[in-house]
Amino acid sequence: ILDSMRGRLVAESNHMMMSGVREYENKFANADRIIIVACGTSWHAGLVAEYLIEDLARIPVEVEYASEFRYRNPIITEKDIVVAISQSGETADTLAALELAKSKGATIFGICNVVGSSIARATDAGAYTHAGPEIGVASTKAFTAQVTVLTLIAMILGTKRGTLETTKLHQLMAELESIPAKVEKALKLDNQIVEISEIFKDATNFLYLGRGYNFPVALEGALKLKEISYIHAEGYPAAEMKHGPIALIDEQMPVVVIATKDSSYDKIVSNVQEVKARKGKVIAIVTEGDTTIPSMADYVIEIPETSEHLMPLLSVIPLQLLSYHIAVMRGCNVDQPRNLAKSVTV
Ligand code: F1P
Repeated sequence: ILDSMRGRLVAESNHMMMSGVREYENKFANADRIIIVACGTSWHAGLVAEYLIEDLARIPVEVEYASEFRYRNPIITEKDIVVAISQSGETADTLAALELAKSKGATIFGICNVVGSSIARATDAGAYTHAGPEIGVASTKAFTAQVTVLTLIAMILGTKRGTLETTKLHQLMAELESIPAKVEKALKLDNQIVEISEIFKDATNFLYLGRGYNFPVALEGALKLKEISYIHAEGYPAAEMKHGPIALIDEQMPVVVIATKDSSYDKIVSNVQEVKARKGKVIAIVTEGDTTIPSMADYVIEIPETSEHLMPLLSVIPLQLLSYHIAVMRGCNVDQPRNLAKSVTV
């Protein structure tokens, strides 16, 4: 994670992307819509991009599971840009989805980690994340790197389309530069997360809730726990809780709520109250200095403040650490989880 967030990566991805996006920026900026295809963690990075691009550049975005999209008969035109995201660059579903879109005339942009991979070669243009090899099967730093590149793309598109004011652009750029130091700070939460992991290592279910930019992070937190510790976990948009998952909440249910200070903060306060009213155990990820959520939650993890646009880069870290420590405590092999392959090529 650190590698992927240090200046080296931001500089490199910035440089790589400039060549890829700059060449295609008019096409990108005039696209009727952007369709993102990916699987697993990369799909979650795509969901963050949906919020970013719609918010900063006002281009409609659809985020599709490549594994389903490839078997549909989707409506794609030559004015569509399809962005394929893949750490390995070898995921067969993502490759098939982009080939389908290509056959219908769309422009294909790739975001891959592995240079010269099959997906990278099948695209018209792209950006390498250069996050270094993922040692384990489950993606972690690839997510951080993908979201960083997608943030830069959203900023370029917003500038090009005139939807992102210069002042806001400069604020975001300054904030992005402060992210590596904030990531280092978030990683220092390790000891505290070990203690929380000890308490919940034998849980059989977990619920993860988030709103806005933290909704994809809730999905990613749940996926990491499933992948490496084999605990059943569900991620939901917090507002969706009342449409079903609320029935699951009792004193046995750990609920991880990503409740950082952003535009939906008041709503997430209500969601925490709803969980506590049903005696769920709340593990809250909050912004440093917050007092409201900590007064209600059972366990509190404080992360540094940042713009809500960049929050996934920080809020995912305690969730990755939580999954890691729980998996180790349960005796699971975190690098080589059962049934998972690094590149899903079938
Ligand atoms: C997609 C993915 C990973 C997941 C696991 C299986 O891979 O679903 O997100 O952690 O490794 O594959 P990729 O297309 O990003 O390489």
